[in-house]
Amino acid sequence: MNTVVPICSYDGCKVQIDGKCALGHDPVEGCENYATDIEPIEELEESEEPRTVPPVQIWASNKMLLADYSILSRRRRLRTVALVGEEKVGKTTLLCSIYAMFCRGPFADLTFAGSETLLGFAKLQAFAMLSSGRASPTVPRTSRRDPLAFFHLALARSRRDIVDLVIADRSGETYAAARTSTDLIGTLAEFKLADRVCFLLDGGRLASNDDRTAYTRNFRQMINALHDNGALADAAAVEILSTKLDITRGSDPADISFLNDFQARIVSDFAKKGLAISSHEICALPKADRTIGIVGLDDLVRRWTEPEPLPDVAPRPVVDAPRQIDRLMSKVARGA
Ligand SMILES: Nc1nc2c(ncn2[C@@H]2O[C@H](COP(=O)(O)OP(=O)(O)OP(=O)(O)O)[C@@H](O)[C@H]2O)c(=O)[nH]1
Ligand SMILES: [Mg+2]
Repeated sequence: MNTVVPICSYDGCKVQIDGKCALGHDPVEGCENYATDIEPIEELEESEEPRTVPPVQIWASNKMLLADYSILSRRRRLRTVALVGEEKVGKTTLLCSIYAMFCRGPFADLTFAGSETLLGFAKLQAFAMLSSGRASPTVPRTSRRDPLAFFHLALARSRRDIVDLVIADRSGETYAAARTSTDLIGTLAEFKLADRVCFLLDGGRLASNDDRTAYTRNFRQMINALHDNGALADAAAVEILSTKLDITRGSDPADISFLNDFQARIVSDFAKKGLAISSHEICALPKADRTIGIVGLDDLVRRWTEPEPLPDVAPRPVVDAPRQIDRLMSKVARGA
């Protein structure tokens, strides 16, 4: 409430009411009693009712769960990539390395424009920091008890052209279990959401003679199981990502050629089954040979974020239309 302070200190002057100086000054500012420098004092008034401000929801910024993904997908058009592979193949390391590339600056002609899962990324990265006390960088193991998690990156091609990339990660043990117990496949929500499914192939295990036979058999069996149970039906593209190139590069030439042949066979066999499949080599964390550096991530990010083809809006030919007018129009369109 504003308390009105008298504008003139002369007793009986009504200048405040009728604008006339009691001492006859004109203009009134000429009067020495006319106090122009008096400021109204604002009194703070306590509100009678408590203010009811709605609580502001603070986004935790942790990795997203399925419910968070659904909320985000209603706000933004998402590009979703599912990383699939057995334990320790390098799924979590790959998504962490992609984030790390954008921490350094623009990458693959894209600029980091935000993330809904910054804390989630930071928690993964903490294991790669010197301060973690570890002798070599790594990421935490994804436990089978951990639910499906999503990591988000908003990447800007230009000021108005932003791609919302979401990468799905879950434990390799779950995928290994789904390979043999195919009734589990229907519960893996990522396959219904993913535009692109990436099967990670452990180059390190393939290049070693020890468990190569069992590993390649299991890998093929996993893609077969998912394909036969319809999990890959919604994916526009399927990729085989051969990981840990720093290990495979140093292998025997015969081992390298085994790896290359296996990749080529997988691609040709599944392409025949109708999958849009391709294979690529990557190195997300060159621990065995640092001279190799990060390999394949630039192309990978470009593929995952490439502009979507425009929808086909050409009119469809009308065949045996029930209405006379439609039959007539189709004749006109054909130029008959
Ligand atoms: N040498 C080398 N090691 C790698 C590379 N990528 C990942 N690794 C290592 O492989 C191990 C497993 O990596 P993760 O990313 O945890 O594998 P994951 O597929 O997420 O495994 P789960 O969480 O068990 O499903 C870690 O010790 C990584 O440091 C790579 O490119 N080169
Ligand atoms: Mg993991």
